[in-house]
Order: sequence, then structure tokens, then C-alpha cells
Amino acid sequence: MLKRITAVILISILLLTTLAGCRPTLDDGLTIRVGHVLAPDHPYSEGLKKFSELVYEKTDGKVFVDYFHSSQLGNERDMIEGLQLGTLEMALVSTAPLSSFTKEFLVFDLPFIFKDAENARNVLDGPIGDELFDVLDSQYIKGLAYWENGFRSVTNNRGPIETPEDMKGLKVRTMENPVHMASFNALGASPSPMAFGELFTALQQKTIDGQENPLPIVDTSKFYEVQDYLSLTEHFYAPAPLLISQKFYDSLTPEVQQALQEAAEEARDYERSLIDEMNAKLITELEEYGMEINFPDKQPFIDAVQPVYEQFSDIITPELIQRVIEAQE
Ligand code: EAX
Repeated sequence: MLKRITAVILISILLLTTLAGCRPTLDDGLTIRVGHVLAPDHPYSEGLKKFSELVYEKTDGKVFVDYFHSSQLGNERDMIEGLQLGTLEMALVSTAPLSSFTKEFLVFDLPFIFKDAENARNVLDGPIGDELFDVLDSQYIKGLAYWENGFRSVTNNRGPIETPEDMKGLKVRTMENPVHMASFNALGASPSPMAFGELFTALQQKTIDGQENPLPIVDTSKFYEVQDYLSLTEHFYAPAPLLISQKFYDSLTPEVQQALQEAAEEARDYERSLIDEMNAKLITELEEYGMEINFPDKQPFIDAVQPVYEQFSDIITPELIQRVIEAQE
């Protein structure tokens, strides 16, 4: 009997030693892939370049982050699935596609819920943002930090959007998100959900009239080449969480985990500053590119989409909405 127990203990030690040997040791060097769907000159890319430099520095050159733009590693839903399976290490996405995986993030997709970028950033970087990241645990995904996509406005080829009536029947591409679609239905438009990678072609082929995205995307994805009008509705704020596969994250040493967390937060602040810089100059630049830009009174749009809050009250609790509103100055 003693011999059998000894044999089991020895085999267990041998197995554990072998498995530990399978962990990507830092001495071998470690490459982390991170994907996003936007253009190579969008702040998403510049922020990931900074993230890569910081991680390399903080791990003494032992960990290299390789970042891929323009949906090279798939659309946002594909990449989120890759994180769950462990077939992709990291992704930088909007929160909207996360609604296919967990409903709690829908609160951030509600129209006009954030007063301005500063308030949005403070809420996301505070306890409410942390709580939503905790929800991702059940999806085998870990959120490192909330970067920024930004406030979304409507572009189209029919005419300037001055009031909700101007949205009637407008075929608008939306993200694959029920709150986004319900909001455009409430405005009288006809939402057409599709992945970002298909959008430019759809606009070029006029299968849709318009789309909605922040100015840095209208600029870097060259939507001004296929869209005549830009109306500053700023109807949604899109956070951009930097996500990592939980399975992959758990395989890392605490030192590398800490390096990734610190780098994600430092690069977040840098990426947000780039968005601010772009927003400050893009109105002029997009007009120079030939877009006709207008600034509608937001109140009629806010009034028109209020039913969306009630429509989703069973999923997005009034208590959580109230907390998000009260957390803003
Ligand atoms: O996260 O799909 C979109 O319109 C988003 O802005 C894009 O995926 C960036």
C-alpha cells in the first residue's frame, strides 16, 4: 500500500513539473496578439502602439504585444469569441457587441446617458465600471481598462438631420446591439445592424443611407468620401474596453499580469488624449473634406428616445441607470 501511495505522489510531481514546463516561460519570450477593427491611424492603433511599448519596457523585453488593425483578426464579435475560447489573447472593442454575450453592458449603450466625456470616463474608471468588468468573469473574459471610442453622431447622404423628423425612414447602419437599434427605431429611422468591416462598402454601394460613429472614425475610415452630411447628434457614448482572454491571463505570472494592467491604464489615458486632440480639429477638417456639418438641438432627440429606457427596464434596471446618472456631476 505504501509503495502505491509513493508511486502516485511521484507521478503527480512528475506531471505537475511537466505541465509547468508547458507554461510559456518568459525566458522563451512571449508574444501577445491584440486586434481591433479600425484604421491603422485611429487612436485605437496609436494607443495599442503605446501599450506595446509599455509592456515591453515593464517586462524587460520579455513580452511583446503585436497589434492588428482593420479587422485582420476578425470582427468584434469574432474576436470576443476568440477571447472566450482562448484562441485570441486580447481585443480592443466597443461595448456594444458585448451585449451578445452579457446584457449588463447595455446600460452604457443607452442614448444620452452620459453628459460628456469627462463624466463618462469617471463613471467607467470608478466602481460602476469595475462592477461591469466583474460581470465579464462569467464570460471567461477580463477587462483591463476602458479606452474610448467616443460620442457617436449621424452621417448620411439624404440631408442634414435637424430634428427627429429628418430621420424618418432613413436606413442607418447600427452596431449589432438591441438598444442601438431600438433607439433608431424610436427616432423613426430604419436600423440596419452590421459588423464594422462591412460598413464602408455598404455606404459606397448605397445599400444604406447613413451610419453613426464618432468623428475620429468618420475621419480615419474615410466615411467623408461616401457621406455628404454630418449631424452632431452625439446620441451614444461608446466605451472601448481593452479585453484579455481569462484563460490566457491566468497562464501568466503575477508580474506580467501587473505589467499588463499598469500598461493598459497608462495607454488608456494616452489614447483618450488622442481622441480629444482629434475632436478639437475634426469639425474644420471634415468640412474641408466637403462634408456639410450641422449642430441640431439635442432635446427633441432626447425626448424621442426616452421610451427606450422603459423598453429595456427589465434588463437594465432603473437602479443601475439611476446610479450611472447620479455618479455624474
Ligand atoms: O469599436 O462598429 C462600430 O461602429 C464601432 O465604432 C467600431 O467597431 C469600433
